[in-house]
Amino acid sequence: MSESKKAGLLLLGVGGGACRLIRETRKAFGETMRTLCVDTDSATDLPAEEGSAPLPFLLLGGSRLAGHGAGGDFNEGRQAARDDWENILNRTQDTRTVMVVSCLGGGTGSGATSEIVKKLHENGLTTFCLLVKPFSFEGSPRIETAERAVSLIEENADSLLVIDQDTLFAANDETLLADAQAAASEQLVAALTLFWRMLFSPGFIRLDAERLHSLVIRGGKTCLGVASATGADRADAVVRRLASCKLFRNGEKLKVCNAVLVGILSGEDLRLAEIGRIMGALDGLRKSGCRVEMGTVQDAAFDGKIELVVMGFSYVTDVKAPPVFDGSQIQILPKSTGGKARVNKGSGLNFGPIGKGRFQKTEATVFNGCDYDEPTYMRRGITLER
Ligand SMILES: Nc1nc2c(ncn2[C@@H]2O[C@H](COP(=O)(O)OP(=O)(O)OP(=O)(O)O)[C@@H](O)[C@H]2O)c(=O)[nH]1
Ligand SMILES: [Mg+2]
Repeated sequence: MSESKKAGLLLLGVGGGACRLIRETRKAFGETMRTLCVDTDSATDLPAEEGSAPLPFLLLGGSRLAGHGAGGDFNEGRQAARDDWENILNRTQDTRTVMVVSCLGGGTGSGATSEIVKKLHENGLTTFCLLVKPFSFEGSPRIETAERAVSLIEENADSLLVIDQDTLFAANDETLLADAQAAASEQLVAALTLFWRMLFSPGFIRLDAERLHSLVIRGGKTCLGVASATGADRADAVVRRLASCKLFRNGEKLKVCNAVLVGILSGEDLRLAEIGRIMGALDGLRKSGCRVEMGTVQDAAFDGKIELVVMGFSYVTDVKAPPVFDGSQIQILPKSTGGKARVNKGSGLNFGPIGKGRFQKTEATVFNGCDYDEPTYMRRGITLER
C-alpha cells in the first residue's frame, strides 16, 4: 500500500472562508488531494471551473437553514453539524487523519467545527485542526465567538494550529492589499498541503505515513513557519527568513516545541549539501532533544527555489509520575465535562498558555507540581491502543 493511501488523509473545510481556502489549496496541489467542503450556505457550492472536477460539497442543516448560512449564529452552526453528522461520517471512509480547516468568527466555521471535531474524535479519527482567527478590526463579537470555538475545539483536537489573521497579514504599511493577500494565502496553502506533498511527492528523504501519524496524534499546540528563497545562497537565506517569520514570533514559538516537522520543498536542482545546511541551521532554532521529523519534496513547481515549511508541536512526551496524595489536599475541583470518555487515544494537548478548553477561566488543580486537571492516563503516560 502506498504511503499516501496508508495515511488516509482528508482535508475538510468548514464554513464559507475555509471552503474558499480549500478551493485555492486544491488549485495549488491538484485534484488528487481528497477534500470535502461543508457549509450551511448553498452558495458555497460553486460550479466546477472549466477542465476541473467539482469540489466535493455537503450542505449542513439544510432542513433548518434552507441553505442560507448560519448568519453568524454559533448555535445554528453547531446544530446544523449535528443534523448532518451521519452524512459527514459517511464521507470519511478510509480516513485515518482529518485536517480540519476553519475560519472562525462566523456561525458555521465556529459552531459546526467544534461539533464536527468532537464527533470525529469520538469516532476514533485523528484530527489536525487549522483555525484562522478573525482580524481584530472585525470587532469583539466575532473575536469572542472565535475564542469560544477555539476552547471547545482544543478539547478534542489532536493537533491544533491557531493562526491570527492579524499576524498572517502583518506587513509594512506600504504593502498593497493584493500582495498581502497573496502572501497570506501562500502560507496557509503551504500548511494545508504539507502532509500531502511529503507523502505524494517525496524527494531524496521520505517521511512515512506512520511517523507522520504518530506526530499528529500527540501534536498538541502547533506553530507554523514558512519561507522561501532563490539564488546561490538560498539554503542559508531560507532559514534566515524562517527564523524571522512573524507566525513563529521571530523563532520564539519554535524554541519551546518538543517536536518539529521539517519539509524542504524544491525542484530537481536541490543538492545534498543544501539539505545539510538547512538542517544544521535549524538545530540552532529548536530546543535540543526535541523530536525531528523531516522529508524533502521534489516537485517541478519549486524549480529554482527552496520552500521551507516547519511545524512545531508542543508534543507531550515524558509525563511525570504523580506524587502520592490524599484527596483532601486538592482545593479546586473542576466540574465534570459531561462529555463522552476518550477511550481510543490520547490527546496531545498540554493545555498551555492559550487555555484549557472550557476550564480556561478556572485555576489549575495543581499539587506537588502535578496538574490533576489532566486525565490520569495522560499524567501517567499510558498509551491506549487504537
Ligand atoms: N482573509 C479572508 N478571511 C475570510 C474570508 N472569508 C471569511 N474570512 C474570515 O472568516 C471569518 C468567518 O467568516 P465566514 O467563513 O464567511 O463565516 P461562516 O463560517 O461561513 O459562518 P456563517 O456565514 O455565519 O454561517 C471572518 O470573520 C473572516 O475573518 C476571505 O475571503 N479572506
Ligand atoms: Mg457563511
